[in-house]
Amino acid sequence: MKDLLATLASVVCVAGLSAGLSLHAQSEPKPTPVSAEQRIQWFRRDKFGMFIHWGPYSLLAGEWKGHRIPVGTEAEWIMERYNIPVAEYREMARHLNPVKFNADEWVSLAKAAGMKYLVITAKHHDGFAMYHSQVTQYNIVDWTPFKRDPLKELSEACRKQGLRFCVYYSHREDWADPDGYGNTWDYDRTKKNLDRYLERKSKPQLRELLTNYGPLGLVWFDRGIDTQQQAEDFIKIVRTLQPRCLINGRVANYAQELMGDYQDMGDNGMPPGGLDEAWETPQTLNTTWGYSKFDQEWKTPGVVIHRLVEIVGKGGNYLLNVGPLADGAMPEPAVATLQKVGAWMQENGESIYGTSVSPLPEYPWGRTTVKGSKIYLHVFSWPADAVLRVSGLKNEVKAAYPLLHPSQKLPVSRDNGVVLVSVPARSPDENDTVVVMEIAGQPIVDPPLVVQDTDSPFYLDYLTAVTAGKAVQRFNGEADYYISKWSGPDDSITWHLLVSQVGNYRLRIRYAARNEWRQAKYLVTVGPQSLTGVVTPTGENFQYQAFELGTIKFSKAGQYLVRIQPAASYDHNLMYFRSLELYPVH
Ligand code: JFZ
Repeated sequence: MKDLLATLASVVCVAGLSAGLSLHAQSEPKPTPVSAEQRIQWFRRDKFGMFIHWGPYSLLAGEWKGHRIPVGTEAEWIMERYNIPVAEYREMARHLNPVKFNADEWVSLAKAAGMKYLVITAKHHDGFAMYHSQVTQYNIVDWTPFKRDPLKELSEACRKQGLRFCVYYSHREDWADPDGYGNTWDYDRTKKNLDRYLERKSKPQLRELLTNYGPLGLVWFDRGIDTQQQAEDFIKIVRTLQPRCLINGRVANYAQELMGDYQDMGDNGMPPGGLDEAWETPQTLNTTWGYSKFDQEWKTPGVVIHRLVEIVGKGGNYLLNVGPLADGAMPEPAVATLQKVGAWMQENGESIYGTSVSPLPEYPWGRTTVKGSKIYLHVFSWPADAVLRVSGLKNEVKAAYPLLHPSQKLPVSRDNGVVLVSVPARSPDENDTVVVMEIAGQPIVDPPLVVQDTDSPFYLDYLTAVTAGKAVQRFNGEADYYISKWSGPDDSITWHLLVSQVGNYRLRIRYAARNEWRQAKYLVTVGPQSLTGVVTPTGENFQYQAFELGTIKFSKAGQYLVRIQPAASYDHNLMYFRSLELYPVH
């Protein structure tokens, strides 16, 4: 009887609850749907963010019972590296008490450096929550004498100072949870059930972060997850609770096509060429993410500025890391470097924020960034003859001047197609002096010309390709570059070849293709000749295979156009294209 009443009571209250919820949901304004383009706009404009790795590992500072983490490796991996028993690590974590922590100071440092967003580790692989989690006591408020929520304070400081507050969450790896991925020194891997950990800890904590800390700019997941369904579940939680919140590519398995809003390079990664789609590279200021008292391999302000310009010129975002000390202080060398970078950004930020991928090549003197009809020449090494040579640009140059002194017009001329900008004898800023070139219209640039070494094949890939239509250069978490999103004849890849060795050439294409793309046809044209290929499935995730396509003849030396395009309109991607090789036949 008692149980019946109890169940009746619970049914009534659940009914009440859901009615309440649906009433509340009805009263709750439905989050306005937001397009992917709108969602990523700030990210593509703002370019520069601060990454913060902070947790109990900061207390160990790279040392455990006399064992020192070698410089060059990640100090935040110390528990895994020395298989520290979880009981001992948990005991150590009780001593975390960052009395010097001041959220406003941290955010001011990021802001002064020119950073527009901040990503803090809410929970790293060690499983400790650096915020007040209701899901487990293993968090900084309930587990330590600190009794404050640093994420709450940072989210408020970011809102006050106009930075986007973002969180890092290790959604698969958790060395404190028996079912979490990674700890096989305390827990028997064969008894692990990842889904049990995802339901018990990972997903509930993600919901907390998306509910209790105001609007998040992005959630930075890490090290992928096992199945597509699991990745979709995490994406759904974010899209439901905060439709405007971005999701990085590491939410899903690295070896599959992008599932988040943008792709992340491997750590400290740099693509060989520009990419049209949004991407980001997480980079260290020394050689570790978490604080190590042994690692003094600090990058100079010059190196940081050069990397920022190179990344932005290639269409990416720079997420630069600091690893605070356990007491909440920021490492002095990091503060000094960020302040100097900030001084440069204060004056030259126009040549970074809101720019897009530069179609111009790298130059001996430096790099370029582009914003509409303005090309910013970032001079890293000053030309001895005080002339900047800009090759490949077809547009008329209307004016050139130092960014900091727009009234000082610089003489501009052209010598068989190369733009010559005369500059003062000495460089005003050894790190990076920015010269602005105003041109007529949007940049029109000579396509890359692929030349061949004697008797060697032409290797044609994303780097020298000119894409058209929906075809786009991409990379997956394992930094292999491919071309995708092409499904009809208007989507194509083109190369400009300079043939010096006439004769017959065998064509070999390398791609990966899913089963449902089989039998799709594509055209390969080489000058006046063309071949037709038929797509053969190569397996599930990016298993690239090479296929012989046939032979063509270059009857005379000179420039030739090579193009690949779908032979018809398909309701699916044609293939993940890796490369086309043309081998001279002897
Ligand atoms: C991961 C973490 O393991 C590390 O502790 C830190 O948080 C870093 C930002 O991310 O490390 C990785 C993740 C991915 C690659 C390399 C290191 N990768 O794709 O090459």
